[in-house]
This record gives sequence, C-alpha cells and structure tokens, in this order.
Amino acid sequence: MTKKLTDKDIPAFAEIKNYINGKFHNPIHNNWIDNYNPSNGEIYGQIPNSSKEDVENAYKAAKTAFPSWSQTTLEERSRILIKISELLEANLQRFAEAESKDNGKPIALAKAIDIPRAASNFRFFGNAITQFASESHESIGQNAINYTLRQPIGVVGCISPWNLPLYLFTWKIAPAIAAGNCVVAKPSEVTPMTAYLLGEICNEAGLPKGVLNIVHGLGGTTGQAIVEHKNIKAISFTGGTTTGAHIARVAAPMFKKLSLELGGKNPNIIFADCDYEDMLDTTVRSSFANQGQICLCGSRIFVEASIYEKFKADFITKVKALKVGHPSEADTNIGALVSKPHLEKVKAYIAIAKEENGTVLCGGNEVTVKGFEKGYYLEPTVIEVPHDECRVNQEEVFGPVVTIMPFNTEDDVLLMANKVKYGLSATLWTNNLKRTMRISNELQAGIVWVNTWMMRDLRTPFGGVKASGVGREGGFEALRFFTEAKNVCIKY
Ligand code: TXE
Repeated sequence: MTKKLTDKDIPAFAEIKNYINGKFHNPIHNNWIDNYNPSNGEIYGQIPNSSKEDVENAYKAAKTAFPSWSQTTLEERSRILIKISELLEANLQRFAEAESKDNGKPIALAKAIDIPRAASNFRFFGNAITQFASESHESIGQNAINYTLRQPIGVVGCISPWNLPLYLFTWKIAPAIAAGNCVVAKPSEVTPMTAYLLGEICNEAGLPKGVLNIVHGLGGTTGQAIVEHKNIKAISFTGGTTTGAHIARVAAPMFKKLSLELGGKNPNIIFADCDYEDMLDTTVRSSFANQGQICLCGSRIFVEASIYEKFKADFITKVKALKVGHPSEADTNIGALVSKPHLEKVKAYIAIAKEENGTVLCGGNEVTVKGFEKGYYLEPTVIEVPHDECRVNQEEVFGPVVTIMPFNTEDDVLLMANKVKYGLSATLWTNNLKRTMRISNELQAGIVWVNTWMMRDLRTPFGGVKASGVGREGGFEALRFFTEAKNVCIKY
C-alpha cells in the first residue's frame, strides 16, 4: 500500500479523488498511487488506488441516478452536455496545463487539439441526441407496423488510455450520458488529472449527481472490477490490444456489449504523383504528433521507389529540425513520453530494429532537457527497414519512431500494408483517382485518409478491424452502441 503524501512531502501536491454521486471521495481503503510528471520524472500527486468497494459505490450511485436521468428530456440532456462543453472551453488554459503536466504533451497541442476536442465531444453528442431517430417498418399486407425503441442500457463502463486523456475519456462519456445511461468511468492511472477536473465542471453544469462517476486506479484492480461487475452492462474501452483481448474474455460470459478501440500499426503510403510538400509536412505530423503516441499515427511509411531517396533526405531534414523540449515551452514540437516504463519500451524497439538490420537514419537517443534531466525525452527516430516483416514494422511501438522503406508497385505496397495483425487506419498520398479508389477498397483498415491525416468529422464511424478492435464509435454509431434496440410489432 502506498502511503498518503501531502503538500508537506511535495510542494504543490496534487491530490486526486474519486468523483462519486457528485462528490469527491478518498478511496475506501486509503490506498494511493503516485502520479509522475513525465517532463521531470518527479512525483507531483497521488490518485486513489480504488478497490472493488469503491467501484461498487460508483455503481450504486449510477444505478440510483438512472431512472430519473433516462427519463430526462432530450432537450435537457442536450442543454447540460452543451454547458459542460462551454465550461471546458472557458477553462481551456487550466485543463491544457493539467493535461500537459500529466502526459508530457506540448501544451500548445493540448490547447489546440486535446481540450477543444473534449469540449466538441460534449457539444457534438449534446446536439446528436436530439437528432437520433428510430426506424419504423410497415409490414404491408399483414396489417402490422413495427417500430424500434432505442433504450438506454442502464449503467455502463468507460475505460480510457493515457495518450489523449480527456479527448478519449469524453469521447465515450458524452455519448453514453447523452443516450440516457449512467456511467462508471476510469481514466488511465497514468494521466488522471483532467478526468478529475471534469467532475467539478459536471457539477457546475448541473449534471445530476450519480449520472457520471469517476473512479481512479490500476487497470488490473479498478478497471477489472468495472469489467467484472455483473450489472455494468456495457464496456467501452480504448487501450492496448492485449488488454482488449483480456476484457473481451472477462466480459463474454456475462454477454456484455463491448466496444474495443485498440492498437494500430498504420501504413502511410506515398506515391510519386502526390502533392509533395503537403505530404511531407503532414507526414512529419502523422509520424510524431503527441510523441507518436496516437493510435492513428502512420508508423510505417512506404514510399514509391522513384522518389524514395529524395523523400528520405527531405524527411530527415524536417525531422531533425523538430525541437524536443519541455512541454510548457511554446516552440516545443516533441514533449516527453508518458512514463519511464513506456520510454524503456520504445527504446527497446529501437534496439530490436538495429538487431534486425534496420538503419537508424536519425534520432534513436534519449534527450537531456536542461533543468529537467530526469524527464522522459526521446529524439524523433526514423528507421530504414530491410523488409516489412521485421518486428519494428509489425508491432506497435507507440512512440516517436517510424519505419521507412521503398515499394515498386501498387500490389506490392498493398500486400505489405495489409500484412500486419492490426487494421485501424491508413493514409494514402496520390492524385490518381482510380488508384485511390482501388487501394481504399482493398486496405484492411477502419479509416482511410487520402491526401490528409487525422481529419475528423465526429459524425463518421471510427474504429478498427482485425486486432485494432471491434465496434465503431462516433456519430450515431456511438449512440447505437450505448442503446439497446427493441422492436415493437403491432398488429392492427
Ligand atoms: O494500455 P492499457 P497501456 C497501446 C500501446 C501501449 C500499449 C499498452 O501500444 O504501449 O497499448 O499501454 C485499463 N481491466 N495503446 O499499458 O493497459 C488501464 O488502467 C480493465 C494503444 O497503458 O491497455 C487504462 O485505463 N481495464 C491505445 C486502459 O485500460 C484495464 C492507447 C488502457 O490501458 C485492465 C494506449 C483490465 N484488466 C495504449 N488493464 C490506443 N488504442 O490509442 C488495464 N486497464
């Protein structure tokens, strides 16, 4: 059991509590987990190491809130969600600072993308629920009409990862509560801060107590207790593929509804006829945004042979110009990796790549940032691989590491693009329309971007195939996931 620290132990100590029934609570067993600041490697706060009993309390609060919340008019639910969105926007700076400190991401990124997107999630689903219609089917010649009710499930569980903490946490919570469910949610134990702050915002926005309950803790205990809870009827999870498979095994005997958004090893396919400068700038971003810790990053770059050497030289020049630095500095491009164990994992993959005859074209080393020597900084790394089957090209590294290799034909690149266990997203750079259509049809991925990357319209389905998960989030897909369809057939 980790002892409880206070601000006598750590200056500016950040204490995080569980948010249950609209109030903040210590964990029942007074068991705590240290929370590290990746930019300097120091402990700066603690979070509850919540037990089954804490999860049970969160469940009870959610269960009690459900009858009333599920009967709350769509206009009222919408109003509250949009209010949460507005309050997030009003608190942008505070949330961005917290996210950056907790995760190591550049504050500029948190301000431009993460927190605005969390606000958009609430606004989007606040609006979407008012447009969510159910179908009816007239059985011609049988004097019957069928209509479909879309009923909230009850109490649902939302479990999110550390890479886009508030962005992904709210991507689940917002549709869940918009659809009339009550939620027991767990953010990653590595990045709990903004989820904690969200509780205050929900109270201020007038979200009735118990509709959203946030329990903090480790995946294997707190997360597991949510998944094992027999009355939490659906689980929406984003995280690692191994964890996703485990959750599926635990949930299957209880026939829980599952949405699993898991890892990726996404191809970035570059043809010579693309808009070169646009491709180059976007490829730097799709490789290294958020230190490469986005499941959508294009971690395998395939370049048509005729432009391979030019691309290689230009890309490396741009990558070398990226500034690795403290996340709070406005001109930092690459902040800190999320944790020491994660840094070690990414470094291990660079070593494996070298053993497998990969050539590190740039990067590959830890960076010491002056004044923050114990932070988890790594150079953006480009590895030229001898063939597409080496481990660094097949396994999810989830850091500032990309592989590059040339290809000759459309068939060759398609084969390599699809020859991984994952299938989340893919990016294609070409101005050839027929090729665009052919390749987009054949890529094994849930999302294909052509001549762009990570352009998101929240109405579109989002999710992966193969080991990248099951189910789709986004738009009405998310509202469908968080409701049960019941058909009523009336004979007249
Ligand atoms: O994720 P975990 P980790 C990938 C990436 C990364 C790897 C592992 O490759 O290196 O996954 O990351 C909770 N029951 N992605 O270990 O463990 C956990 O507490 C219930 C891709 O951080 O999957 C956290 O809240 N919950 C990914 C969440 O699951 C459990 C983003 C994710 O943690 C649990 C992050 C259990 N038994 C990592 N065990 C993406 N797709 O974006 C853990 N958790």
